[in-house]
Amino acid sequence: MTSEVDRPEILTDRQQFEGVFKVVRDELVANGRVQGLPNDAIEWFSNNLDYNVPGGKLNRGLAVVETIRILKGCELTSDKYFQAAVLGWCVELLQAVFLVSDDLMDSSITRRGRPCWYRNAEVGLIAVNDACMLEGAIYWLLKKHFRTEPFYVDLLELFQETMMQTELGQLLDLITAAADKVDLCKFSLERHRLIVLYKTAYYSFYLPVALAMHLCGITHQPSQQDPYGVAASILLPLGVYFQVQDDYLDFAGTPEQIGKVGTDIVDNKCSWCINTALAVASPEQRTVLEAHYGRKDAESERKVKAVFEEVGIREKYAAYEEAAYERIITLIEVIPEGGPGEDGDIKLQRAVFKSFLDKIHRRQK
Ligand code: DMA
Ligand code: MG
Ligand code: MG
Ligand code: MG
Repeated sequence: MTSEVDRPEILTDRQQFEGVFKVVRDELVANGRVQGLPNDAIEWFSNNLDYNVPGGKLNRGLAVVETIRILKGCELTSDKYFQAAVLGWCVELLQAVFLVSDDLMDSSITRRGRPCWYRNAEVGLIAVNDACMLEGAIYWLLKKHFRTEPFYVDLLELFQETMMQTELGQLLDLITAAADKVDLCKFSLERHRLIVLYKTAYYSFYLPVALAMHLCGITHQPSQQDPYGVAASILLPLGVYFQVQDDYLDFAGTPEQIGKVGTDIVDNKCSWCINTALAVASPEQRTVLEAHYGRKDAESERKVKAVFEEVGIREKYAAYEEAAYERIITLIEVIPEGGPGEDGDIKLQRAVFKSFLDKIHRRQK
């Protein structure tokens, strides 16, 4: 029997993409050796990469490759594929930076079906530095693989700006959820929209597509509508929808399904569920929410969940999902259809956004 290594044509997109992780991981670890790091430090960094970077759904990383395929309208040469996949892994590295620190700040228990990185006995607060090292790895890879490209500075700026936007979102998320003082009056769906726009939409949706656009040489011509602005006009609402799903699954998903234990209720988070419940709660239900939301005990969490069920969160979520889907379809239909450029230029196409929307619509994990 022939092994998969001998027959690369049967690899799935995911397996092919994972193959590139091994390459970039080895490059990063080899650089540690060149820098003269002792073995224990090299081993730590290597474990940090292996534990935190692969192993997720890989939606964001694969989206870079997928978007480039759609934009180009053909299979990629092996050099282009490699570049696309390196950028995809840079997005997954960024995701790892945020998840390692997010789990620490949210006091989460599990991630991707295993203990969160910081909860490993020997890690603890070293996780803070590990998150910073994952960020350093992004810029090291960008320099190694894109230093001579005309769009190198665009890539650097995009990562830096996205980092800042996400950090702002995390700040908003955390200061709206003070652990010691529960005050539901601080919450609103408008505040929620701002939090999720910044903490999720930019890095999860706009970033992968904007990277793909840079790799395809798409630029803003002064005489035309800015294609990056057009992309953002669809991808940011899509990202908000995605985070509403994350908030809902934190309440309704099982750990087996979502790979993590929901902590939003005990963490006093300004999530879609609490805001939606507050909007329709009776005075009695509001009193229960005020007494039990954000309290670190299982009984309080159970009482909050019972109110969520009473106000019909599940039906409200189903209605939200269908409305969001219709609204985003309409947004996609009003943007100019690029199609394969007559002049050989690559143009933005509606299929890019449709593909994203179909991947997340009604997701269960
Ligand atoms: C998601 O916040 C945003 C970032 C930047 C990780 P979250 O705490 O809701 O994420 P999760 O539910 O995965 O912990
Ligand atoms: Mg979290
Ligand atoms: Mg969080
Ligand atoms: Mg969440």
